[in-house]
Amino acid sequence: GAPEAPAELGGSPKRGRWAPPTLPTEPALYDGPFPFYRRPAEEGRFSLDAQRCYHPDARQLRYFAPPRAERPEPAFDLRHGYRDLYVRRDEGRREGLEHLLQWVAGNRDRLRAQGDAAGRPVNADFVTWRGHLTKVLTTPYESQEGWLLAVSLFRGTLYVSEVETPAARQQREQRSDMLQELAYMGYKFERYMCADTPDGSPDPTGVVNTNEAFCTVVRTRLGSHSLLFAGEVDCADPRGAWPEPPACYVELKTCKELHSPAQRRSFYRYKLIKWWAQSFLPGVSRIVAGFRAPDGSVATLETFETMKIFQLIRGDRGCWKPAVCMNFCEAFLAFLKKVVTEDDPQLVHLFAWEPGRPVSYTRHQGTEHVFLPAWYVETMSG
Ligand code: 0WD
Ligand code: CA
Repeated sequence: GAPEAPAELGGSPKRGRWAPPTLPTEPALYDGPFPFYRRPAEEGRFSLDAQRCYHPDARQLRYFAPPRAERPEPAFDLRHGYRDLYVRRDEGRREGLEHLLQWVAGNRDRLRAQGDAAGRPVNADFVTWRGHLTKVLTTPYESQEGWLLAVSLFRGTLYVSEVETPAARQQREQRSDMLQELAYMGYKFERYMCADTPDGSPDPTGVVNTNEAFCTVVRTRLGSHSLLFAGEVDCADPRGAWPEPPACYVELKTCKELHSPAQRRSFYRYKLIKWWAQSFLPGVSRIVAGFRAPDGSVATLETFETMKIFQLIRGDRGCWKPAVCMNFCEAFLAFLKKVVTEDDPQLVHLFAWEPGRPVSYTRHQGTEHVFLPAWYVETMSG
């Protein structure tokens, strides 16, 4: 069992003036046994094509096709094509939960609680993107970037959708050419490592189009909270040790080459926590990293088994702990259930967090923060 959410939620009532409760984020408060986390089960899949159009199938799924040796020969050139073979998704278009809700609406007959026609239309406590949960998991250890999460309760299910912070927006709009090329290199790495068919070989000469995505929808449980979330995955390895989804999926990452034990330790502390949280949540079993040289070439690959990452950090005192991440997430979800109790898709509670502070929230009725689309509310009310 997990430790109780701290009984002393901050913001206690003072002299009759009620202050909304807050949730503390210090790691020490969540240091306890690992909570119950059910093995994630794949509930469905969907794809977004080169035009960012939704399809309820796996047409964009690609297949893991690594080079035979740990050192690709010749080295991958991740810069190739940045100027002329790059079609970028319009990141100014905020999509919110749109594609995930399309999948939910398309599968509503299956998602209703079994034998419960009068019950909630989606048999889950929470519906969200995996990426939002990753941010929650890493919160106790994050010191750079805050977040904003909008939450609505609709027919018994809490929907969680990220709102871009002003700082994140500014960063996105002023991203240097160097950072944009770095982002491209991450996608280019996928082209060198994946094939379009299970027995094919990679063709890294083509266009990189970041509209394309393959997403898995998984169901799981954290403590007393049932979760349904979708995450974008890079490829599947049907020949690996775990051939069934979601364990067959492989997450691909790039990272600056590590030259010293100190650099490796810092990579474990600050980067591996994000990689672990992202892949652990949906049950992705492997992360394959390509280490970049200064000239943008990748000559070294390294595989991290998601379930073994905790062994790499265990010996480092003061490093992050998986149990703290999961216990904090459990407490955060309990906090959402406690605060958001009015079932109304037009009512939005905005949960805000900045490093060094507790999680707080504000309440918004029928304002610009409403994120459940009218078509979805109508479809799921019928
Ligand atoms: O509009 C938005 N603000 C967001 C859109 C925020 C977060 C996600 N998304 C979209 C993504 O485009 C994608 O369709 O949701 C889907 C992915 O959701 P997720 O799996 O929950 O997100 P996350 O775990 O943060 O990212 C998984 C991958 C990334 O891989 P890396 O290796 O970089 O972690 O999804 C891609 C990216 O390849 N991705 C994005 N691609 C373009 N624009 C974005 C984005 N904003 N976020 C993630
Ligand atoms: Ca990736």
